[in-house]
Amino acid sequence: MQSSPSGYRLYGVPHSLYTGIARCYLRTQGIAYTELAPNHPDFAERILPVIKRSIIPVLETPDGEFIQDSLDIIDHFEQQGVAYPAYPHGTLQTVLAVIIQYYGTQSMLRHAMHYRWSVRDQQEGFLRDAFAAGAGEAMAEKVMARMNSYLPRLGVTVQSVPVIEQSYEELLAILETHFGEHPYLLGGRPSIADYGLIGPMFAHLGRDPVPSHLMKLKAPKVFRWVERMTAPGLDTPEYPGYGDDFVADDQVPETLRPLLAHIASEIFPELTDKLAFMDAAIAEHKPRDGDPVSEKPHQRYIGLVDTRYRGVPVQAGVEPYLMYVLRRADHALAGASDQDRERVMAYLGQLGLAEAVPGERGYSVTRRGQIEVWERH
Ligand SMILES: N[C@@H](CCC(=O)N[C@@H](CS)C(=O)NCC(=O)O)C(=O)O
Repeated sequence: MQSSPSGYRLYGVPHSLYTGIARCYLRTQGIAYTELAPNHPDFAERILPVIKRSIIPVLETPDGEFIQDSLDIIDHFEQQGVAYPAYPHGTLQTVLAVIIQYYGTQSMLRHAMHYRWSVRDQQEGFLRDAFAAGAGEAMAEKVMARMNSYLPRLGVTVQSVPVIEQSYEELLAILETHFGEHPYLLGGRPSIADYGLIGPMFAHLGRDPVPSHLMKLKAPKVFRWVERMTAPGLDTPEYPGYGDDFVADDQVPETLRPLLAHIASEIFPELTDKLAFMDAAIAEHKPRDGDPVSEKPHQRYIGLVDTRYRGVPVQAGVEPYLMYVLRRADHALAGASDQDRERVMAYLGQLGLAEAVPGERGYSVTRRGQIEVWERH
C-alpha cells in the first residue's frame, strides 16, 4: 500500500460544478491544497476502491482520509475551525442558507446543464478542451456524451428551455441588485448559501463561453461575486468598511427576499412531488437503517416523477440526496428555541417556503462507508 501524500489533495477538474464549491471554500479559508485531475493514477488506484464510484470532488486529507461530497468537505473544515466560518449564527439565516444551498446544488443543475449542453455547438471547442484535460482525450467523448444524456432527467426539454432561460435572467437581475449592497448573500463573508449557489454559477454559468458572456453583459456585479468567490480570502474592494461578519441579529437583507421568493416560485411542486415519491418508495420497499439508497453507488436516481417547472410539465429524476441537503434545515430547527422555531416557520410560511423543510418522515438520508444510505428512526 502506498503512503498518503503530504498536504491536502483535491481531486477534481476546473469545469466541475461540485469541485468548484470545495475549491472556493479552500481558497476563501486559506487552506493550502493541490488539485489533481481524476485521470491521475492515484484516483483509480487508491481512491475508487474506497469511494466506490467515479465522482468528484474527493478531498484527501494529510491523514489519508478521503472525503467525497462538497458539503462534507465544507463540514470537515468547519468542525476544525476556519478563518471565515460558513454557517450563520442564527436559525433563520441558517435555514434560509440551506434552502439556497439546495437551490444552487440541486435545482440549478437544470440551468447549468442547459447552458452547457443545449448550446454545445457554440462552445464545443471549449468543452472538449476542458473534458480532455480532466479525463484524457480518449475518455472525453464518453464523459461528454454521458453528461449530455442527463438533460431529459433534469427536465431540460424543448418546452422547458424558454422558462429555464427566463428563470436564469430573473435570477441574474435579483442578484445584481443584491450585490449592489452586499458582498455575499448573507453579509460580509460567504455562507453555505454562497457555496451552494457558486457551484452552477462558476463552473458552468460563469465560465462556459455562452452563459458567462450573458452574465458579464447582464449582471456585472454577479460576475464580480463569482470572481470574489473564487479568489483567496475575501475579495471585497467595492465594499470598504463592510466588515466580514454575517448581517447582525439573524436579520435577512431586504435584497435577499426576492431571491427567496424566486426560489419558492420554482422549486414547487417539484420538490413536494419528489418527497412524495420517496415517501411512497419507503412505504413500499421498507428499507432498513443503513440500506443503500440505490442498487449501485453511482446510481443517483431512484425514479422519475411527472411534475411541473414554472408551469411547464417536465419529468425529473428523484435523487434521495436532496434529503441529505435539506435535512440540515431540520437539524438547525431542532437545535433552536421554540420561539426561534416559530419565528423561522412564520417567515418561511410568508415566503411560501415552509414545505422546503422536509420534517420528520420516519426516514432520512445519511452517508456511511462513503455511500448514501437510508436512515430509519
Ligand atoms: N453530491 C456530490 C455530487 C458530486 C457530483 O455529482 N460530481 C459530478 C461532477 S461535477 C460527477 O462526478 N459526476 C459523475 C457522473 O455523474 O458520472 C457532491 O456534492 O460532491
